[in-house]
Amino acid sequence: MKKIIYIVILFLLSIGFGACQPIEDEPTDIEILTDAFPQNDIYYEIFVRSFADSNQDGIGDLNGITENLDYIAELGVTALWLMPINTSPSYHGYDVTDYYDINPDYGTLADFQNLIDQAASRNIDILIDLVINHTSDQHPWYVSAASSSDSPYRDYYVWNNNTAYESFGGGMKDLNFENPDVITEVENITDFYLNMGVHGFRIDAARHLIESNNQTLDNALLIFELNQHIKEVDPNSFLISEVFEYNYALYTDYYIGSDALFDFSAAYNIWDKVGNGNNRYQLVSNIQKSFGAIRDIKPNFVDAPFISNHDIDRIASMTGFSSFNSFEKLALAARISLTMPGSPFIYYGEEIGMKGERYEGDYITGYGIVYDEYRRQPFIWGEPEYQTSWLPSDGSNDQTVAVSLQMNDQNSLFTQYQEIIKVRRENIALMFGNYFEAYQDNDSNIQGYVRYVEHEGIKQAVLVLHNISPDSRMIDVEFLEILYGDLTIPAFGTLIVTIDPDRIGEYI
Ligand SMILES: [Ca+2]
Ligand SMILES: [Ca+2]
Repeated sequence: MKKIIYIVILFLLSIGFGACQPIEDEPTDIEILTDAFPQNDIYYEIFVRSFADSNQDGIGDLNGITENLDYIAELGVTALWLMPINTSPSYHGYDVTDYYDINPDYGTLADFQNLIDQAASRNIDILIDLVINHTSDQHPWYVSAASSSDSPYRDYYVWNNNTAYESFGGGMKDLNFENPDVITEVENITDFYLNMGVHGFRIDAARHLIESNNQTLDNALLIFELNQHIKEVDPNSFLISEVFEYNYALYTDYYIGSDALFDFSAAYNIWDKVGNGNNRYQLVSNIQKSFGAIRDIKPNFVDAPFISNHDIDRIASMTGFSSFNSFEKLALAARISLTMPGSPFIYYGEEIGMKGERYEGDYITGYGIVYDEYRRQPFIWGEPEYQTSWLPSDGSNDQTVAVSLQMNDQNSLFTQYQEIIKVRRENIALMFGNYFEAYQDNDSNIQGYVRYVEHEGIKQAVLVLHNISPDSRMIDVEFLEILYGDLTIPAFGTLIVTIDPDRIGEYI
């Protein structure tokens, strides 16, 4: 009897496997392209202290992120950039005292490993800040170096007489990248985190690593060397450099060694054209011009568009986005950056329209002197469970609707983000590659572009048209299928259609 049951089970299993096999064997176009373009993701930048508190001490932590991966998956992003997580005396963490340990406010290395593993099980990658231009003056290297000119760490820093150089001041001591031992230390740090399963690194303050007469090229080549090492450990890893400069001509050379650079030029153009309404007809041509300069240096570049980050006043607080049509303009700015090539970055809270501005050393009761803190405020959950409370409210987000309410509102900014992210992920022309050509009929009202990708015979082309004017516009264009929006584009709306990939020349 047992044997018969066993045979029947085997038979059923074989039918089951037989039926499943063709599906398992044939990956979808999206899966094939995901493998071919491992550096194309949609990132969510998290300031850990402000995101989600798992143990009710008011401070966001790594377990808080792990326990909210459902939220992150619901938004639809495919990767996280965690701002500094190492031990540090500051609230922001951009001055490290131990590159091999986690800030105790945020958890432990085991918590971090758990976050990496839990995120990986949902196909969410983790990128971390690599803060190597400087260490804290409390880092043991610096404590030793400052104690004696005979210290083995003396040459880890840049000395002028008896003073260690600081690019940024505040006791953040610049490391000496002329010293090969420092480069080895950095490589050991990257190895440590790649072995934990981290996908890549953001190089903080990339333009300051080496201060020299030939600074741009020296830094670009240093990053090239570092990236070569990282790629030997993990060929699919991702290295993005922060060169905080709005003029693309001043940062394109950093593509020599970096996989990606934050697109400060496009961010500026989006704020200026969509927010302020200046020279609207130049939006796409300006972006295309910058891509042309980058292509000369790196044809397979990965752009990193964004509309806000932790060093800038939040977009919802900018004049152009906080008066007329503010909701529509915020949603349009997001749709532009989320339909551009590369790996777009969303700054936590941006998806619910959070506000926040810099103070110049003002005193806040219950906290103290503040500068950038309110650009990095507690995320607004709308429920007490994970709410962080390390920073008292300054009132700037009194009108901001909590995420718990926005998630259940079809007309919320959160839903707008969710929808455009879904369209990007489901369409290979939007998600992969870096093709970007201006639509031929662009004017002061309609600004559009063609996105296209081709890989091993799989191809798709889409036309993205943004209405950056305050009036609705009717579009008359040949297309295959509407992916997003309507042929009558409302004020500050978007239309995305698929077009014949063999006829894109007729649109550009
Ligand atoms: Ca906590
Ligand atoms: Ca430096």
